[in-house]
Amino acid sequence: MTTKNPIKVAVTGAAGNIGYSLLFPLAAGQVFGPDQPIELQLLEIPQGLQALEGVKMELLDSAFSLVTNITCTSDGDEGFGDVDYAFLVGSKPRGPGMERADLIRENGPIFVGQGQAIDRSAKENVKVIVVGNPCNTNCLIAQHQAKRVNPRNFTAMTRLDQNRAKAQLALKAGVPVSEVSRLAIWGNHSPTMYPDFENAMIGGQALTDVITDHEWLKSDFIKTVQQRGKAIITARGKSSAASAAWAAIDHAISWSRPTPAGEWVSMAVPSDGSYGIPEGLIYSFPCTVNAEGEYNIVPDVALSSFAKEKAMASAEELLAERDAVKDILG
Ligand code: NAX
Repeated sequence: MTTKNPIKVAVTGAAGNIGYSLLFPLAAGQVFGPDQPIELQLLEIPQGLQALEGVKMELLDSAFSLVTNITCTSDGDEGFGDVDYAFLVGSKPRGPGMERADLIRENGPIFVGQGQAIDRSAKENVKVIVVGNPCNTNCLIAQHQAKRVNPRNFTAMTRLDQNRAKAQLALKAGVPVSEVSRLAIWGNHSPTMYPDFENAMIGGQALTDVITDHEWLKSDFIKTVQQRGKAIITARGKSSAASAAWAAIDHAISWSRPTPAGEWVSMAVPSDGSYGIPEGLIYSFPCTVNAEGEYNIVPDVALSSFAKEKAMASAEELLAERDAVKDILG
C-alpha cells in the first residue's frame, strides 16, 4: 500500500471522445506511475453531466486501485480546485462552414473562464496541457487569465503531430518507430505546422542519410502529417480520439520526467523569442525536460532556409490568431 498523497488531475470535456480514451490510462497509473494515487476532477458542460456520470460508473467498475476520488462537475472552481495537472480537452467543435477565425472567437470565452478558475483555484504550480482546438491560441487565452500561475506552466499539445510524423518516417525507412528520434514539430497545431525531418535521426544516423528520397520528405511526408487529422475523419467518420488521448498521456509523461539523452519532445510552449519566434506566442518547439520537471527549448538547432520559412509561416498564423482574440487576452 502506497503512502503518497494523491495527485489531483482535472480533465475538461471528460465525457467527450478524447476524454473517454484519456481517463482510463490516467487512472491506471500510466502517467504518474504504479504507486501514485490519483484524484480525478472531471469537468463537463451541464448538458454533458449525465454522460459523465456514466463514464464515472465505468471508472468505478474498473476498480482502479490508485483512484482515491472522482468528482464530476460543471463548476470551474470545484473542477480545478487544488489540482496539480489540468488537461483542457473540452471545446466546441468546428461547425459546417465555420472558418478557423470563427472557431477561435467561439471557443475564446471557454478558455477565459477556465483560465480564471485555474487562477483562483488550482495549485500555483499546476501544469496545464491544452488539447481543445485551436489549442495554441486557447492556451494563450487561458494563460493570460491566470496571472498567479507561472506562464511557462501553460502548454498546448503537438505531441500527436510528433507521433504521427515519427510513425510515417519509421514506415518509410522500414524501421521500428523507436529508432526515430529528434523529430520536432515547429509552430501551430494546424496545417501550417512543420515537422522538422532535417534534424531527425534514425538509429545513430541523420535521417536524411537513411531516407534518401528528399523530395518525398519535402512534399508528401509534410503534407501527410499536416493533413492526418482530416484523413482520419475521412476514413473513420469521426476525428482522432484514442491517438489524441495517447499523445496527451505522452505529453504529460514527458513533462514529468527527464527527457532521455539525445531525444527531444515537441511541446507548444510560450516563446521566449528563440529562433525569431515572437515572444509570448504558444509555439511548438523541440524541448527537453530536466529532473525538476522543467522544460527548456533546445538551443542552436540548425534550420535550413526551407525550415526557417516553414517555421515563420506558422508563427505568422499564430500572430493572426492572437490578433483575432486580442480583446479577450486581458
Ligand atoms: P468531443 O466533442 O467528443 O468532446 C468534447 C467534450 O467537451 C464534449 O463532451 C463537450 O460537452 C465538452 N465541453 C465543451 N465545452 C466545455 C466546457 N466549457 N467545459 C467542459 N467541457 C466542455 O470532442 P473530442 O473528440 O473529445 O475533441 C476534443 C477537442 O480536442 C476538440 O477541440 C478537438 O478539435 C481537439 N483535438 C486536438 C488535437 C490536438 O492534437 N491538439 C487532436 C485531436 C482533436 O482534434
